[in-house]
Amino acid sequence: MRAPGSAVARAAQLLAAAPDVTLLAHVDPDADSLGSALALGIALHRRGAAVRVSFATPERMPETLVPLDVLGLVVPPEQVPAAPPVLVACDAAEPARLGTLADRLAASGVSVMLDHHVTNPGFGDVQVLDPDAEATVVLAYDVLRAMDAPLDADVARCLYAGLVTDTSGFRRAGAAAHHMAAELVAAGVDPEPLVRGLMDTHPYAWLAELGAILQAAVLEPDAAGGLGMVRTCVPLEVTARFRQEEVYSVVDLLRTAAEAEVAVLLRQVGGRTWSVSLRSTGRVDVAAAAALLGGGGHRAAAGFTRDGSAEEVLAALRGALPAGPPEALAS
Ligand SMILES: [Mn+2]
Repeated sequence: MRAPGSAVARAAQLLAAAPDVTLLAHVDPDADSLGSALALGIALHRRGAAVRVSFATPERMPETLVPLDVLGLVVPPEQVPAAPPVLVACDAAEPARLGTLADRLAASGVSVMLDHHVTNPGFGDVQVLDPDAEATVVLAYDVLRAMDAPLDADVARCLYAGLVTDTSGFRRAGAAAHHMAAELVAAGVDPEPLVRGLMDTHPYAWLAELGAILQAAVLEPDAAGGLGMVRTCVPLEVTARFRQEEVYSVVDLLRTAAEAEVAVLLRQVGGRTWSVSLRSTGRVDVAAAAALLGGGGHRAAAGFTRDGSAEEVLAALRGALPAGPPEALAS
């Protein structure tokens, strides 16, 4: 089911009339989150609104996403007003995903939430929430169309960036999302250089490090109810040396292991803190496992953060994954 048209219409009406709009991406922003915020931000700025886009952490914008911010709308969190008149949260599955900027939700005059995470409990004054949307940019696109905002190449690139990354290169995109992509290309997106920069470009030094990380991968055939799990760790010194674009890409290689339904990447983000990315082919609901461990996400892609040794975190994860074969899970 698509987000109720009334929510899209209310969001469009509110944003079209707003003289000052603050748009927030989630912490560790990805192309869907920042792409949604920037697409709306660019369109609103061109209509004459005062616009800023921000996220709580990290300090700098992911390098691959910098080219999307053609108007320089991204500001550090300190420059986000304490009580923004209109606040838009993009792709945040819960208020906590806004990090230290989550307090702006309650302080804002009115808040709009755009999201597609199935674990989203619903928050904000206007809730454009649709778990069936392939990406939050699909919802941003709906809002822009409801506003009658012109789809220029800059806006289209932001939307395309979120769509191509959240659907793993359109593999999980339905007919409507493919039609949307066609409109974005017609509006001026050149997919090859955009996607190469977003998904396929790493520093040379990464190749050797990646080799070592993959060599350390372990297959656990009995895990996930016998469907198998493959996992590896990225230690803190590697997380610190490379961009998140490199580190996050590891899980997409892990999940190519045919013998494993579930792929697990443990990124060490502090002495005893691990940020864990989970992927499945869809037979195992990794969002359910992540939710048991304080995280969330989608059926086939989810994550959580947990303290402990890598072995302790893995033990907790094994316990959260289904113990039986998928037939038994249906009940
Ligand atoms: Mn998303």
